[in-house]
Amino acid sequence: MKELDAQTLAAAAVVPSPRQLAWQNMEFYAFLHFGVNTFTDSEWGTGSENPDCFQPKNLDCRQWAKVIKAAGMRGMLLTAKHHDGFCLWPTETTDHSVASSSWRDGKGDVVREAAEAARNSGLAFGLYLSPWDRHEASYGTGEAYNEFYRRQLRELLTNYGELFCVWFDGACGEGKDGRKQVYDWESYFSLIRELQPNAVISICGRDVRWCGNEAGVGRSSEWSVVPWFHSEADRIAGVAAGEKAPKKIDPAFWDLGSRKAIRNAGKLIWYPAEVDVSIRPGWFYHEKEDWGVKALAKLREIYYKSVGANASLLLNIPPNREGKIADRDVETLLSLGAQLQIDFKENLAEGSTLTADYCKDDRHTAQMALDPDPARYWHSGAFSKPVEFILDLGEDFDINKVVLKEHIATGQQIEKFSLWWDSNLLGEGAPKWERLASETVIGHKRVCRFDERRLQRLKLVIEEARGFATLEAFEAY
Ligand code: FUL
Repeated sequence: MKELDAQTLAAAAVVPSPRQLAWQNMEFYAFLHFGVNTFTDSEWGTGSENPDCFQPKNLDCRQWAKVIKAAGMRGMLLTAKHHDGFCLWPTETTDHSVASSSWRDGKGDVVREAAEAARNSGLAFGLYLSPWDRHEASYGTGEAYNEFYRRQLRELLTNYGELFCVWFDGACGEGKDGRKQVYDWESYFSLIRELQPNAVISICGRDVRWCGNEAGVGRSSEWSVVPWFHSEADRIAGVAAGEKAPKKIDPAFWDLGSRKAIRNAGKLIWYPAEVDVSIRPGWFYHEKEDWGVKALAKLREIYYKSVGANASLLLNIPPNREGKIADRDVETLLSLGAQLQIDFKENLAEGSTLTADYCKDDRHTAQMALDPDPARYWHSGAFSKPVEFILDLGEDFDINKVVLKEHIATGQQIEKFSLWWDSNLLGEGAPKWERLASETVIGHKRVCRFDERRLQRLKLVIEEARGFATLEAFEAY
Protein backbone atom coordinates (compact mmCIF):
# COMPACT_ATOMS: atom_id res chain seq x y z
CA MET A 1 0.00 0.00 0.00
CA LYS A 2 1.13 3.51 -0.75
CA GLU A 3 2.12 5.81 2.13
CA LEU A 4 -0.35 8.53 2.95
CA ASP A 5 0.70 12.14 2.69
CA ALA A 6 -1.08 15.32 3.74
CA GLN A 7 -2.22 16.18 0.21
CA THR A 8 -3.87 12.78 -0.26
CA LEU A 9 -5.67 13.14 3.04
CA ALA A 10 -6.79 16.64 2.06
CA ALA A 11 -8.27 15.21 -1.17
CA ALA A 12 -10.06 12.49 0.78
CA ALA A 13 -11.77 15.12 2.93
CA VAL A 14 -13.36 17.03 0.04
CA VAL A 15 -17.12 16.37 -0.17
CA PRO A 16 -19.87 17.37 -2.62
CA SER A 17 -22.32 20.18 -1.86
CA PRO A 18 -25.96 19.08 -1.36
CA ARG A 19 -26.83 20.29 -4.87
CA GLN A 20 -23.95 18.29 -6.35
CA LEU A 21 -24.98 15.24 -4.38
CA ALA A 22 -28.55 15.51 -5.70
CA TRP A 23 -27.23 16.00 -9.25
CA GLN A 24 -25.13 12.80 -9.05
CA ASN A 25 -28.35 10.81 -8.95
CA MET A 26 -29.49 12.35 -12.24
CA GLU A 27 -26.89 10.21 -14.05
CA PHE A 28 -28.44 10.32 -17.54
CA TYR A 29 -30.43 13.24 -18.98
CA ALA A 30 -31.29 14.84 -22.29
CA PHE A 31 -30.06 17.95 -24.07
CA LEU A 32 -32.48 19.55 -26.54
CA HIS A 33 -31.00 21.89 -29.10
CA PHE A 34 -33.94 23.64 -30.70
CA GLY A 35 -34.33 27.10 -32.22
CA VAL A 36 -33.97 29.04 -35.47
CA ASN A 37 -31.12 26.75 -36.54
CA THR A 38 -33.64 23.94 -36.74
CA PHE A 39 -35.39 25.89 -39.50
CA THR A 40 -32.39 27.39 -41.29
CA ASP A 41 -30.57 24.07 -41.28
CA SER A 42 -27.51 25.41 -39.49
CA GLU A 43 -25.47 24.78 -36.36
CA TRP A 44 -24.52 28.31 -35.48
CA GLY A 45 -27.04 30.98 -36.49
CA THR A 46 -25.90 34.45 -37.49
CA GLY A 47 -28.33 36.40 -35.33
CA SER A 48 -29.97 37.98 -38.37
CA GLU A 49 -32.62 35.29 -38.81
CA ASN A 50 -36.18 36.46 -39.21
CA PRO A 51 -38.04 35.28 -36.06
CA ASP A 52 -40.84 34.24 -38.37
CA CYS A 53 -38.74 31.33 -39.60
CA PHE A 54 -39.41 29.65 -36.28
CA GLN A 55 -42.48 27.59 -37.22
CA PRO A 56 -42.67 24.22 -35.47
CA LYS A 57 -45.67 22.66 -37.18
CA ASN A 58 -46.72 20.48 -34.36
CA LEU A 59 -44.71 21.26 -31.24
CA ASP A 60 -45.14 18.36 -28.85
CA CYS A 61 -43.02 18.65 -25.70
CA ARG A 62 -45.03 15.82 -24.15
CA GLN A 63 -43.65 13.54 -26.83
CA TRP A 64 -40.10 14.73 -25.91
CA ALA A 65 -40.73 13.92 -22.26
CA LYS A 66 -42.24 10.55 -23.03
CA VAL A 67 -39.31 9.47 -25.17
CA ILE A 68 -36.74 10.84 -22.73
CA LYS A 69 -38.35 9.00 -19.89
CA ALA A 70 -38.64 5.75 -21.85
CA ALA A 71 -34.93 5.97 -22.72
CA GLY A 72 -34.11 5.83 -19.02
CA MET A 73 -33.18 9.49 -18.63
CA ARG A 74 -34.03 11.60 -15.61
CA GLY A 75 -34.14 15.14 -16.91
CA MET A 76 -34.23 17.51 -19.85
CA LEU A 77 -32.10 20.53 -20.58
CA LEU A 78 -33.35 22.95 -23.21
CA THR A 79 -31.44 25.59 -25.21
CA ALA A 80 -33.54 28.59 -24.23
CA LYS A 81 -31.22 30.70 -26.40
CA HIS A 82 -28.34 29.60 -28.60
CA HIS A 83 -25.57 31.77 -30.08
CA ASP A 84 -28.04 33.34 -32.57
CA GLY A 85 -29.75 35.15 -29.70
CA PHE A 86 -33.26 33.92 -30.56
CA CYS A 87 -35.22 33.30 -27.36
CA LEU A 88 -37.61 30.36 -27.09
CA TRP A 89 -39.63 32.22 -24.46
CA PRO A 90 -41.48 35.56 -24.79
CA THR A 91 -38.79 37.62 -23.07
CA GLU A 92 -39.09 41.30 -22.21
CA THR A 93 -35.40 41.83 -22.91
CA THR A 94 -35.51 41.70 -26.72
CA ASP A 95 -37.99 41.23 -29.51
CA HIS A 96 -35.77 38.55 -31.03
CA SER A 97 -37.97 35.80 -29.65
CA VAL A 98 -40.97 33.54 -30.21
CA ALA A 99 -43.18 36.55 -29.49
CA SER A 100 -42.10 38.04 -32.85
CA SER A 101 -42.92 34.95 -34.82
CA SER A 102 -46.34 34.36 -36.34
CA TRP A 103 -46.09 30.88 -34.82
CA ARG A 104 -49.10 30.65 -32.49
CA ASP A 105 -49.75 34.33 -33.19
CA GLY A 106 -46.72 35.27 -31.14
CA LYS A 107 -48.19 33.67 -28.03
CA GLY A 108 -46.01 30.56 -27.96
CA ASP A 109 -43.56 29.75 -25.16
CA VAL A 110 -41.40 26.68 -25.76
CA VAL A 111 -39.66 26.97 -22.39
CA ARG A 112 -42.99 26.82 -20.57
CA GLU A 113 -44.29 23.86 -22.54
CA ALA A 114 -41.05 21.95 -22.10
CA ALA A 115 -40.87 22.70 -18.37
CA GLU A 116 -44.46 21.56 -17.86
CA ALA A 117 -44.03 18.42 -19.93
CA ALA A 118 -40.88 17.52 -18.02
CA ARG A 119 -42.51 17.97 -14.63
CA ASN A 120 -45.64 16.10 -15.60
CA SER A 121 -43.45 13.15 -16.53
CA GLY A 122 -41.38 13.29 -13.37
CA LEU A 123 -38.31 14.64 -15.18
CA ALA A 124 -36.07 17.37 -13.82
CA PHE A 125 -35.76 20.47 -15.97
CA GLY A 126 -32.74 22.61 -16.77
CA LEU A 127 -31.72 25.39 -19.14
CA TYR A 128 -28.91 26.42 -21.45
CA LEU A 129 -28.62 30.14 -22.13
CA SER A 130 -25.78 31.01 -24.47
CA PRO A 131 -23.73 33.95 -23.21
CA TRP A 132 -22.50 34.51 -26.76
CA ASP A 133 -25.28 36.42 -28.54
CA ARG A 134 -24.86 37.27 -32.20
CA HIS A 135 -28.06 39.29 -32.38
CA GLU A 136 -28.04 41.58 -29.37
CA ALA A 137 -26.63 45.05 -30.14
CA SER A 138 -25.19 45.51 -26.66
CA TYR A 139 -23.08 42.36 -27.01
CA GLY A 140 -19.45 43.41 -26.80
CA THR A 141 -20.10 46.60 -24.83
CA GLY A 142 -19.36 45.13 -21.42
CA GLU A 143 -21.68 45.96 -18.54
CA ALA A 144 -24.69 46.82 -20.72
CA TYR A 145 -24.65 43.33 -22.16
CA ASN A 146 -24.02 41.72 -18.80
CA GLU A 147 -27.08 43.48 -17.46
CA PHE A 148 -29.12 42.35 -20.47
CA TYR A 149 -27.93 38.78 -19.94
CA ARG A 150 -28.75 38.86 -16.22
CA ARG A 151 -32.27 40.07 -17.03
CA GLN A 152 -32.70 37.08 -19.32
CA LEU A 153 -31.38 34.77 -16.63
CA ARG A 154 -33.72 36.31 -14.07
CA GLU A 155 -36.75 35.66 -16.25
CA LEU A 156 -35.77 32.05 -16.74
CA LEU A 157 -34.83 31.49 -13.11
CA THR A 158 -38.08 32.91 -11.76
CA ASN A 159 -40.82 31.98 -14.21
CA TYR A 160 -40.32 28.32 -14.94
CA GLY A 161 -40.23 26.51 -11.64
CA GLU A 162 -37.34 24.63 -10.11
CA LEU A 163 -34.30 24.01 -12.32
CA PHE A 164 -31.79 21.24 -11.68
CA CYS A 165 -29.10 22.78 -13.86
CA VAL A 166 -28.01 25.95 -15.61
CA TRP A 167 -25.57 25.01 -18.37
CA PHE A 168 -23.04 27.51 -19.71
CA ASP A 169 -20.75 26.92 -22.61
CA GLY A 170 -17.69 29.08 -23.01
CA ALA A 171 -18.21 30.28 -26.58
CA CYS A 172 -17.27 33.95 -26.73
CA GLY A 173 -17.31 35.20 -30.29
CA GLU A 174 -16.64 38.74 -31.43
CA GLY A 175 -19.36 41.33 -31.29
CA LYS A 176 -19.95 44.18 -33.75
CA ASP A 177 -16.74 45.68 -35.16
CA GLY A 178 -14.68 42.96 -33.52
CA ARG A 179 -15.71 43.99 -29.99
CA LYS A 180 -14.96 41.48 -27.31
CA GLN A 181 -17.51 40.87 -24.57
CA VAL A 182 -16.13 40.19 -21.11
CA TYR A 183 -18.68 38.02 -19.33
CA ASP A 184 -19.33 38.90 -15.70
CA TRP A 185 -19.53 35.27 -14.63
CA GLU A 186 -19.53 36.00 -10.92
CA SER A 187 -22.68 38.08 -11.21
CA TYR A 188 -24.38 35.34 -13.27
CA PHE A 189 -23.43 32.77 -10.68
CA SER A 190 -24.67 34.76 -7.71
CA LEU A 191 -28.01 35.36 -9.42
CA ILE A 192 -28.41 31.61 -9.91
CA ARG A 193 -27.46 30.88 -6.32
CA GLU A 194 -29.98 33.47 -5.14
CA LEU A 195 -32.90 32.38 -7.32
CA GLN A 196 -32.24 28.65 -7.82
CA PRO A 197 -30.06 27.52 -4.93
CA ASN A 198 -30.51 23.84 -5.81
CA ALA A 199 -29.42 24.15 -9.44
CA VAL A 200 -25.93 23.05 -10.40
CA ILE A 201 -23.97 25.43 -12.62
CA SER A 202 -22.36 23.30 -15.29
CA ILE A 203 -19.29 23.58 -17.51
CA CYS A 204 -18.41 27.27 -17.20
CA GLY A 205 -19.41 27.00 -13.57
CA ARG A 206 -18.23 25.54 -10.32
CA ASP A 207 -20.44 22.49 -9.86
CA VAL A 208 -20.09 20.19 -12.86
CA ARG A 209 -17.02 19.72 -15.06
CA TRP A 210 -16.98 19.24 -18.84
CA CYS A 211 -15.23 16.00 -19.76
CA GLY A 212 -13.22 17.82 -22.42
CA ASN A 213 -14.71 16.66 -25.72
CA GLU A 214 -18.06 16.40 -27.48
CA ALA A 215 -17.64 12.84 -28.70
CA GLY A 216 -18.96 11.06 -25.63
CA VAL A 217 -15.56 9.94 -24.38
CA GLY A 218 -15.01 9.86 -20.64
CA ARG A 219 -11.88 9.04 -18.67
CA SER A 220 -11.26 5.53 -17.40
CA SER A 221 -10.23 7.06 -14.05
CA GLU A 222 -12.66 9.88 -13.49
CA TRP A 223 -11.85 11.68 -10.25
CA SER A 224 -14.43 13.98 -8.69
CA VAL A 225 -11.82 15.73 -6.54
CA VAL A 226 -9.51 17.87 -8.67
CA PRO A 227 -7.41 21.03 -8.35
CA TRP A 228 -9.67 24.11 -8.25
CA PHE A 229 -8.26 25.68 -11.42
CA HIS A 230 -10.13 23.16 -13.54
CA SER A 231 -13.31 25.00 -12.56
CA GLU A 232 -11.90 28.15 -14.16
CA ALA A 233 -10.44 26.58 -17.28
CA ASP A 234 -13.41 26.61 -19.63
CA ARG A 235 -14.35 30.14 -18.75
CA ILE A 236 -10.85 31.47 -19.12
CA ALA A 237 -10.42 29.64 -22.41
CA GLY A 238 -13.46 31.60 -23.66
CA VAL A 239 -13.59 29.31 -26.70
CA ALA A 240 -13.38 31.51 -29.76
CA ALA A 241 -16.10 31.39 -32.40
CA GLY A 242 -15.40 28.88 -35.11
CA GLU A 243 -13.36 26.67 -32.86
CA LYS A 244 -14.71 23.18 -32.74
CA ALA A 245 -14.65 21.14 -29.59
CA PRO A 246 -12.01 18.40 -29.64
CA LYS A 247 -13.01 14.86 -30.48
CA LYS A 248 -11.02 13.43 -27.65
CA ILE A 249 -9.57 14.40 -24.33
CA ASP A 250 -6.32 16.34 -24.49
CA PRO A 251 -3.67 13.89 -23.20
CA ALA A 252 -2.38 16.65 -20.93
CA PHE A 253 -5.74 16.56 -19.17
CA TRP A 254 -6.18 12.83 -19.05
CA ASP A 255 -5.31 12.50 -15.40
CA LEU A 256 -6.90 15.17 -13.22
CA GLY A 257 -7.10 13.58 -9.82
CA SER A 258 -4.51 10.88 -9.10
CA ARG A 259 -2.03 11.51 -6.32
CA LYS A 260 0.46 12.56 -8.97
CA ALA A 261 -1.99 14.98 -10.56
CA ILE A 262 -2.88 16.72 -7.30
CA ARG A 263 0.59 16.65 -5.76
CA ASN A 264 1.40 20.33 -6.28
CA ALA A 265 -2.15 21.65 -6.22
CA GLY A 266 -3.31 24.29 -3.76
CA LYS A 267 -7.05 24.13 -3.24
CA LEU A 268 -8.89 20.93 -4.13
CA ILE A 269 -12.58 20.92 -5.02
CA TRP A 270 -15.42 18.50 -5.70
CA TYR A 271 -15.90 18.94 -9.45
CA PRO A 272 -17.43 15.82 -11.00
CA ALA A 273 -17.52 15.10 -14.73
CA GLU A 274 -20.29 15.25 -17.27
CA VAL A 275 -19.97 13.63 -20.71
CA ASP A 276 -21.98 15.45 -23.39
CA VAL A 277 -22.61 14.13 -26.86
CA SER A 278 -25.26 14.32 -29.58
CA ILE A 279 -27.22 11.36 -30.85
CA ARG A 280 -26.58 12.86 -34.31
CA PRO A 281 -23.53 14.38 -35.99
CA GLY A 282 -24.75 17.92 -35.22
CA TRP A 283 -26.32 19.52 -32.15
CA PHE A 284 -29.36 20.74 -34.10
CA TYR A 285 -31.69 18.67 -36.24
CA HIS A 286 -30.83 18.38 -39.94
CA GLU A 287 -32.78 16.09 -42.17
CA LYS A 288 -29.62 15.27 -44.10
CA GLU A 289 -28.19 13.78 -40.91
CA ASP A 290 -30.99 11.29 -40.43
CA TRP A 291 -28.50 8.64 -41.57
CA GLY A 292 -26.19 9.57 -38.74
CA VAL A 293 -28.30 8.70 -35.69
CA LYS A 294 -25.98 6.75 -33.45
CA ALA A 295 -26.64 3.04 -33.21
CA LEU A 296 -27.94 1.44 -30.06
CA ALA A 297 -24.63 -0.38 -29.48
CA LYS A 298 -22.70 2.89 -29.67
CA LEU A 299 -25.05 4.67 -27.25
CA ARG A 300 -24.93 1.79 -24.83
CA GLU A 301 -21.14 1.88 -24.91
CA ILE A 302 -21.17 5.62 -24.24
CA TYR A 303 -23.55 5.02 -21.35
CA TYR A 304 -21.30 2.45 -19.71
CA LYS A 305 -18.19 4.55 -20.21
CA SER A 306 -19.81 7.60 -18.63
CA VAL A 307 -22.52 6.64 -16.14
CA GLY A 308 -20.61 3.42 -15.48
CA ALA A 309 -17.35 5.26 -14.87
CA ASN A 310 -18.18 8.03 -12.42
CA ALA A 311 -19.50 10.64 -14.87
CA SER A 312 -22.98 11.70 -15.87
CA LEU A 313 -24.27 11.54 -19.44
CA LEU A 314 -25.93 14.45 -21.20
CA LEU A 315 -27.27 13.07 -24.48
CA ASN A 316 -28.47 15.57 -27.06
CA ILE A 317 -31.65 14.68 -28.98
CA PRO A 318 -32.62 17.62 -31.18
CA PRO A 319 -36.30 18.07 -32.07
CA ASN A 320 -37.08 18.48 -35.79
CA ARG A 321 -39.10 21.10 -37.67
CA GLU A 322 -42.31 19.47 -36.60
CA GLY A 323 -41.27 20.20 -33.04
CA LYS A 324 -40.90 16.49 -32.28
CA ILE A 325 -38.13 14.00 -31.74
CA ALA A 326 -37.70 12.35 -35.16
CA ASP A 327 -38.78 8.75 -35.70
CA ARG A 328 -35.29 7.32 -36.06
CA ASP A 329 -34.11 8.91 -32.85
CA VAL A 330 -37.26 7.70 -31.08
CA GLU A 331 -36.68 4.16 -32.24
CA THR A 332 -33.10 4.14 -31.01
CA LEU A 333 -33.97 5.79 -27.72
CA LEU A 334 -36.76 3.34 -27.00
CA SER A 335 -34.46 0.42 -27.67
CA LEU A 336 -31.80 1.98 -25.46
CA GLY A 337 -34.31 2.30 -22.62
CA ALA A 338 -35.46 -1.28 -23.09
CA GLN A 339 -31.86 -2.50 -23.24
CA LEU A 340 -30.94 -0.71 -20.00
CA GLN A 341 -33.96 -2.25 -18.33
CA ILE A 342 -32.80 -5.69 -19.40
CA ASP A 343 -29.21 -4.92 -18.37
CA PHE A 344 -30.29 -3.95 -14.86
CA LYS A 345 -33.38 -6.09 -14.51
CA GLU A 346 -32.73 -7.72 -11.20
CA ASN A 347 -30.02 -7.07 -8.66
CA LEU A 348 -29.09 -10.62 -7.70
CA ALA A 349 -27.03 -9.45 -4.74
CA GLU A 350 -30.13 -8.20 -2.94
CA GLY A 351 -30.86 -10.41 0.03
CA SER A 352 -27.52 -12.23 -0.14
CA THR A 353 -24.55 -12.08 2.24
CA LEU A 354 -21.63 -9.67 2.11
CA THR A 355 -18.72 -9.88 4.52
CA ALA A 356 -15.50 -7.89 4.78
CA ASP A 357 -12.20 -8.33 6.63
CA TYR A 358 -12.92 -5.37 8.76
CA CYS A 359 -15.20 -2.40 9.29
CA LYS A 360 -15.39 0.68 11.44
CA ASP A 361 -18.19 -0.48 13.75
CA ASP A 362 -21.48 -2.40 13.91
CA ARG A 363 -23.35 0.31 12.03
CA HIS A 364 -20.97 0.08 9.07
CA THR A 365 -20.70 -3.62 8.37
CA ALA A 366 -20.26 -4.91 4.82
CA GLN A 367 -23.86 -6.12 4.83
CA MET A 368 -24.93 -2.44 4.90
CA ALA A 369 -23.69 -2.07 1.33
CA LEU A 370 -26.47 -4.43 0.21
CA ASP A 371 -29.12 -2.20 1.74
CA PRO A 372 -30.63 0.07 -0.94
CA ASP A 373 -30.86 2.92 1.60
CA PRO A 374 -27.92 5.21 0.72
CA ALA A 375 -27.60 6.21 4.37
CA ARG A 376 -26.50 2.65 5.15
CA TYR A 377 -23.02 1.81 3.93
CA TRP A 378 -19.79 0.02 4.82
CA HIS A 379 -17.03 2.14 6.34
CA SER A 380 -13.50 0.89 6.85
CA GLY A 381 -12.55 3.09 9.76
CA ALA A 382 -8.83 3.66 9.22
CA PHE A 383 -7.82 1.91 5.99
CA SER A 384 -5.00 -0.07 7.53
CA LYS A 385 -4.58 -2.74 4.87
CA PRO A 386 -6.27 -3.91 1.64
CA VAL A 387 -9.74 -5.15 2.39
CA GLU A 388 -11.49 -8.19 0.92
CA PHE A 389 -15.24 -8.51 0.54
CA ILE A 390 -16.96 -11.80 -0.21
CA LEU A 391 -20.40 -11.71 -1.77
CA ASP A 392 -22.19 -15.03 -1.45
CA LEU A 393 -25.33 -15.23 -3.58
CA GLY A 394 -26.51 -18.44 -1.93
CA GLU A 395 -26.84 -20.24 -5.26
CA ASP A 396 -25.46 -20.03 -8.81
CA PHE A 397 -26.50 -17.25 -11.14
CA ASP A 398 -25.37 -16.11 -14.59
CA ILE A 399 -23.70 -12.76 -13.98
CA ASN A 400 -22.00 -10.29 -16.33
CA LYS A 401 -22.07 -7.02 -14.43
CA VAL A 402 -21.23 -5.67 -11.01
CA VAL A 403 -22.18 -2.19 -9.87
CA LEU A 404 -20.17 -0.55 -7.11
CA LYS A 405 -20.75 2.76 -5.36
CA GLU A 406 -18.82 4.69 -2.77
CA HIS A 407 -20.72 6.70 -0.18
CA ILE A 408 -19.71 9.95 -1.85
CA ALA A 409 -21.48 12.08 0.74
CA THR A 410 -18.23 11.45 2.65
CA GLY A 411 -16.04 11.98 -0.41
CA GLN A 412 -14.14 9.81 -2.88
CA GLN A 413 -11.31 7.68 -1.48
CA ILE A 414 -10.95 4.38 -3.37
CA GLU A 415 -7.96 4.42 -5.76
CA LYS A 416 -7.58 0.82 -6.82
CA PHE A 417 -9.69 -2.32 -6.66
CA SER A 418 -10.07 -5.72 -8.24
CA LEU A 419 -13.01 -8.05 -8.70
CA TRP A 420 -12.80 -11.85 -8.70
CA TRP A 421 -15.12 -14.83 -9.09
CA ASP A 422 -14.88 -18.25 -7.50
CA SER A 423 -14.55 -20.73 -10.34
CA ASN A 424 -14.69 -23.62 -7.89
CA LEU A 425 -18.38 -24.08 -8.52
CA LEU A 426 -18.75 -27.30 -6.61
CA GLY A 427 -17.76 -25.47 -3.47
CA GLU A 428 -15.62 -28.30 -2.17
CA GLY A 429 -12.14 -27.39 -1.00
CA ALA A 430 -10.64 -23.95 -1.33
CA PRO A 431 -12.18 -21.28 -3.56
CA LYS A 432 -10.49 -20.77 -6.93
CA TRP A 433 -10.47 -17.05 -7.49
CA GLU A 434 -10.18 -15.75 -11.03
CA ARG A 435 -9.91 -12.08 -11.85
CA LEU A 436 -12.80 -10.33 -13.60
CA ALA A 437 -11.70 -6.72 -13.43
CA SER A 438 -8.99 -4.44 -12.16
CA GLU A 439 -9.79 -0.75 -11.97
CA THR A 440 -8.95 2.50 -10.24
CA VAL A 441 -11.74 4.82 -9.07
CA ILE A 442 -15.32 3.99 -8.10
CA GLY A 443 -16.89 7.28 -6.94
CA HIS A 444 -20.63 7.68 -7.44
CA LYS A 445 -20.85 4.59 -9.64
CA ARG A 446 -18.60 2.07 -11.36
CA VAL A 447 -20.07 -0.64 -13.55
CA CYS A 448 -17.71 -3.58 -14.16
CA ARG A 449 -18.68 -5.59 -17.22
CA PHE A 450 -17.28 -9.00 -18.05
CA ASP A 451 -18.10 -12.15 -20.01
CA GLU A 452 -21.01 -13.89 -18.41
CA ARG A 453 -20.06 -16.40 -15.73
CA ARG A 454 -22.17 -18.84 -13.77
CA LEU A 455 -21.14 -18.16 -10.23
CA GLN A 456 -22.14 -18.06 -6.58
CA ARG A 457 -19.31 -16.08 -5.01
CA LEU A 458 -17.65 -12.79 -5.91
CA LYS A 459 -14.68 -11.19 -4.22
CA LEU A 460 -13.94 -7.48 -4.21
CA VAL A 461 -10.53 -6.29 -3.04
CA ILE A 462 -10.04 -2.64 -2.28
CA GLU A 463 -6.30 -2.35 -2.71
CA GLU A 464 -5.60 1.35 -2.26
CA ALA A 465 -7.59 4.13 -0.61
CA ARG A 466 -7.01 7.56 0.79
CA GLY A 467 -7.02 7.05 4.54
CA PHE A 468 -10.42 5.37 4.73
CA ALA A 469 -12.90 3.79 2.34
CA THR A 470 -16.66 3.37 2.04
CA LEU A 471 -18.94 1.17 -0.01
CA GLU A 472 -22.56 2.14 -0.46
CA ALA A 473 -23.61 -0.44 -3.01
CA PHE A 474 -22.48 -3.80 -4.34
CA GLU A 475 -24.92 -5.08 -6.96
CA ALA A 476 -24.72 -8.01 -9.35
CA TYR A 477 -26.63 -8.48 -12.64
C1 FUL B 1 -20.93 24.38 -27.87
C2 FUL B 1 -21.81 25.14 -28.85
O1 FUL B 1 -21.03 26.01 -29.68
C3 FUL B 1 -22.53 24.11 -29.66
O2 FUL B 1 -23.33 24.69 -30.67
C4 FUL B 1 -23.39 23.28 -28.70
O3 FUL B 1 -24.37 24.10 -28.12
C5 FUL B 1 -22.51 22.67 -27.61
C6 FUL B 1 -23.27 21.92 -26.58
O4 FUL B 1 -21.76 23.67 -26.98
O5 FUL B 1 -20.04 25.16 -27.22
